[in-house]
Amino acid sequence: MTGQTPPDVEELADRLDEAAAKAAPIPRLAAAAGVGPAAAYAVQEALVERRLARGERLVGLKMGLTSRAKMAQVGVDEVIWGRLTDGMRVDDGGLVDLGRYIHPRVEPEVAFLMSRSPEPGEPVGDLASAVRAVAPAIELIDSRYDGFSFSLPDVIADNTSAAGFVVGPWRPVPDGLDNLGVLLEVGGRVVQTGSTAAILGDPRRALDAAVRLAGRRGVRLREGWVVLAGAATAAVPLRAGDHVRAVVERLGTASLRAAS
Ligand code: 0L1
Ligand code: MG
Repeated sequence: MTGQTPPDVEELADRLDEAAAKAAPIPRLAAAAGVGPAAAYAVQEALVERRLARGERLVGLKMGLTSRAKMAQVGVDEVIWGRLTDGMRVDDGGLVDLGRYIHPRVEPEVAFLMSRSPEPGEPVGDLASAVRAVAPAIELIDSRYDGFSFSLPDVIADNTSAAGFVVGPWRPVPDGLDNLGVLLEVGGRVVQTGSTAAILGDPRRALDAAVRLAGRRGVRLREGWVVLAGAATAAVPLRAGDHVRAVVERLGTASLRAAS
């Protein structure tokens, strides 16, 4: 037996929490600490616990790396999930203070609003009845690691880079969600184009993945929670003064502004 010391989950969570609080990046930590994906989710949980201890509330989950574009952008190849708190929510059209982030990026997404808590192992076909509404969304991601560079366990531990999210107007779920055009505009200029098909072929698959993967760690989606299904395009850097709009065909728009 090699007898490697088990990772100190609380200490790793402290390091990531401090990096986020100070908006100061840190070196990757998973390899040196012997953290694989399972331990990384334990670090993520401990990291988000620190937010909850400061008064934030869990309001949903986000799926990450659900598109080929995103997997290629960050060099990993597995769907991952993270936790959303009310402290990360930005009003639609709201102003974002860039001083809170290290190297923020934005990406267009689709959000689901849960009408009930799905049962563990509930068939995919039944999940539609657990969704009250759908909306266009923007996720603001901000890796706490130097150079926005990480391994899979690193990014899982870092709550999958979750930093902020905007949800546009909710509407009933349309019949087809699987091939809707998506634009990301910055300052009125289209900077990314894609389709909801890029989100695991259909954003509803991301919802299924959320139920299954979070369920493995004992986390059940709750009524009123938001699920961010994942990005339909690669993410782009968010810069001072940017006005960002995500446009999803048939769903509408969500927007934010970065303070100058
Ligand atoms: O939401 C995402 O797909 C991000 C997952 C983490 C990778 C990244 O920071 O780009
Ligand atoms: Mg995302």
